[in-house]
Amino acid sequence: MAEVASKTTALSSDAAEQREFVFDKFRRWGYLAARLDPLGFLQPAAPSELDDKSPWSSEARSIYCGTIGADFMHIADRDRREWIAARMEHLPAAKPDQQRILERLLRAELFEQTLQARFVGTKRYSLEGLAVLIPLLDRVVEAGAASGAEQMIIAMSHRGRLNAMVHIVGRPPSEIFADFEDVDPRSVLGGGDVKYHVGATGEYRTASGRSVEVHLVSNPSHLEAVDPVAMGRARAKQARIGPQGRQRVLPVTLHGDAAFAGQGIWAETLNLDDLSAYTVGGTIHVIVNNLLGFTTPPGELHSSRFASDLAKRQSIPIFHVNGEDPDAVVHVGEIAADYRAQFASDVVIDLIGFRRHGHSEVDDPTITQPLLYAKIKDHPPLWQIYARQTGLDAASIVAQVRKEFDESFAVGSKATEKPVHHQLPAYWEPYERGCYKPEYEVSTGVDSARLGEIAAALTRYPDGFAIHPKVKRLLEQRLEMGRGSRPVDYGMAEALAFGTLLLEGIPVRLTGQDTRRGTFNQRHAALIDTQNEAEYVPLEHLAANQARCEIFNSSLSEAGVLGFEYGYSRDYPEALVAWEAQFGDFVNGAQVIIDQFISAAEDKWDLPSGVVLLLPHGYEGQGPEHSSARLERFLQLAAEDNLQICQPSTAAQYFHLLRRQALRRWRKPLVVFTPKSMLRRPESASSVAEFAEERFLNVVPEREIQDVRRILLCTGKIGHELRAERKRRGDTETAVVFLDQLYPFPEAELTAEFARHAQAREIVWVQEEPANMGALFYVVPRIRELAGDVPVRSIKRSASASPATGSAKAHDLEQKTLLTLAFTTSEN
Ligand SMILES: Cc1ncc(C[n+]2csc(CCOP(=O)(O)OP(=O)(O)O)c2C)c(N)n1
Repeated sequence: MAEVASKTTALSSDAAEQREFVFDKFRRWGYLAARLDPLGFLQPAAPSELDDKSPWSSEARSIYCGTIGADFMHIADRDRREWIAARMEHLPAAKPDQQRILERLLRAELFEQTLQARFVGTKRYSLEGLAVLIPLLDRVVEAGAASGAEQMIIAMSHRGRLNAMVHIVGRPPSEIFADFEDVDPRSVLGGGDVKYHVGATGEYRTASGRSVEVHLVSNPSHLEAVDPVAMGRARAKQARIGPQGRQRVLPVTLHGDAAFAGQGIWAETLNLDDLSAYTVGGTIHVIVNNLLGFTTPPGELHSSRFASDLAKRQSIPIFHVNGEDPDAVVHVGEIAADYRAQFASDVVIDLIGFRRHGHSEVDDPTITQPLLYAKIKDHPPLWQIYARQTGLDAASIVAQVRKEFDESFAVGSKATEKPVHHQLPAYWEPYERGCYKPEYEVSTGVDSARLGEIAAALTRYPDGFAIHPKVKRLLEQRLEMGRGSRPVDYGMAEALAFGTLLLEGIPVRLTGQDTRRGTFNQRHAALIDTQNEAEYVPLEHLAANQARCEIFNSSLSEAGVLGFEYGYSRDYPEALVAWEAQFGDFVNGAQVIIDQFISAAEDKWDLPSGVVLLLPHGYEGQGPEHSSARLERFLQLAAEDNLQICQPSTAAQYFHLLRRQALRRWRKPLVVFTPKSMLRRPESASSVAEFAEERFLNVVPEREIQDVRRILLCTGKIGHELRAERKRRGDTETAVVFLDQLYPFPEAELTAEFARHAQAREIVWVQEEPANMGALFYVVPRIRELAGDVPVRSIKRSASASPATGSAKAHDLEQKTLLTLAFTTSEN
């Protein structure tokens, strides 16, 4: 900090040292003694370190214990600490534009009051008590734009959302009033969303005349779930731009204090901030801190002094600021935006105020916080306090703004159609959403000569690269696979799918835990030099004009990382964007992203995505937690062609499926149940000729057996086991048919396959999963519809509370019984 002091005044070295000593204590502990709560319930602490009577202390105290509490001395990098100290210790060069601040405060409050007056008893999650958020964001956009931001991504929950839609996103207030009228219910029967969740896009004009495109991300009720989605969207938007992307796209997330402290998905997301696979060059986080969560006070919400303390694990600054000092709030907004621009770092602003009404406007807060709300009742709106403090005339603006809102209300109340607040970016134009149509099909085959060339590139590495002997052997085998002298396995099929797509100009992004090597040692996307651990990724070196390939290990997160990739897919429809679970079981850690976004976003918000989930699945005796990716849950979510749920039975099928996802113009999330033990089994390997075939088969027909008496229908690994059992028994009348696509249900293909075996006397659905899991509940009624008079029954494990046994031997016994039963006809 010596530099700061020497810049401030020319002091003798003793005096400078003494000043530094005192200032250092205040830089470190001052925020604890700052006056941060406008209503005075959060009392300043008085750390004994600050009992300093030296002449420097009053100067330091006024800076660090006023209405801004700068919490930054945990930052490891000295340059950053010095930068913050310098900004705190020097007044801004220009006075804040108080007229602009007043007008924004006033607009924010009057908007809420208009809603209150016009729609009594309707929830709106008012911003009153923290209306200063609007001038704060105004300053953040202004400073961000001055550093090059052209787009802003905002994630926020319910509190003040309608206000931000009008005052930051720039939607006309008449649209929000029309939302309250809830016109045209027939247009959203069974779909749509409530008004304080929908997203919005617009344009913000800064004071200096710059234009910033603003995207408010659609948000479910599940607090903080939107955060990783917004980060993924920001990263995709930045990637589209290239090296300038981080300056040009500014991410901002707004949080409630209770949610910031309590929600795990937020902790997962914050951890992504400085990882190269996920960074967005810094995000500005604002805690819209009303010191309450619904009815719960801070002491029952977090074990830390501040709701923001989670952020202290990272080397990022936290600025607590008293929401009733608008000049200080705006100053902090500017510091935050500049800090992000300077250091590509996250920044947290803990904006402390209060909540004027109940949690929503239909709650009575005097029941749970009588003293607080007695005080709030007598507390004037901030614009009145600020007008008095600054001597500015508010009366004329009040009249003008009221008139504007009244006029907008008149327009909004006459609306006959439901307003749409967002517009999809132009890069979505070539793509289709809605229900599947056969015309979307394309050929996904690649001829063997081309595959051979790609295989050669995939197995090359630089001269002098010290390759691990096991990997060397693998690459030699892969080269043989590409040449057609060895069947192609799943690992190679995937590499070929990625390689062909990259050469066709389609970017590929795949992340997950240990994904670069592959949990089952199957991928080896990055080769590691045994001498120096240098990495070489063959998929990045296919050709000079290939598309970008990103295959990354993720942090140990499911919800955060899947949310991120879903968000990425939302702004990169041209790319194949995939997330891989380590074992499929872990996907339930991301359930909120699946339920609230992947499955429902198109129905709720008309927002498409082509994200891919790779979920290792299959019963191999590895216990209750390494067997099932919960196929049944995805099937239960399936409706209105919202998902594709597939389990490719061979390497070539996997290849065609991945390519189909990227090459069809239909964008729809794809859930792939991927193999574990089958990764290297010869039964699931494919010849190169199968890669040249036209396309992915939703139903893999029986090709070996002609005179079929029984059809065993199944999906995944069990089908290969059934075929092996058939061979062992010398059975010549049982067909084994694979359902490689479960949803949308391939009715036409299955009907055709049943018709080919018209003499079959029974159809049996066989699954490894217990009776209450797997595809049984979904498939059997559908097969019955198609089977005509042919009886349909099922073979499965007994219903069970946990997916699988913990004993490998018990598993073997169960599996054997399953196979035996499958070959026991109902006639025996
Ligand atoms: C994951 C989740 N759990 C519970 C809720 C129900 N809920 C809605 S708002 C709220 C309190 C939020 O408090 P805070 O984060 O401080 O935001 P505020 O409403 O005070 O702005 C709760 C518990 C929810 N929406 N999401």
